[in-house]
Amino acid sequence: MALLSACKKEAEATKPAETAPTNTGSMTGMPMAGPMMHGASTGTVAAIDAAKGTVTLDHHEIAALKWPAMTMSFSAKPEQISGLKIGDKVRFEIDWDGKLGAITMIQKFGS
Ligand SMILES: [Cu+2]
Repeated sequence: MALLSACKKEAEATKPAETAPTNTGSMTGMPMAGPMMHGASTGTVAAIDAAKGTVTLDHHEIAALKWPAMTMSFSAKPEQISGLKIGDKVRFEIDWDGKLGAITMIQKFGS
């Protein structure tokens, strides 16, 4: 009687070398405060702080930013606020980065 010893040959599962792409794109690693938005509206000068370089505007709705009317301060350059006084009616444009609004244009209107 011959005993057959089964010779087990287990095929070793060969793992395919998975080379996952590590390059996830060129836009990563660039911290950004947020998309810069631009808005325009009209309002009334409520306060001016030349030392801090801010102007506070009681402004109307800013549709581009989905803002209701409110009173808030914006950063402004000296030459932008030098000709203003409290109570002036102004039209203005701002850049908004999500935290801070900066006046890019401001001018009195009416008279
Ligand atoms: Cu506002």
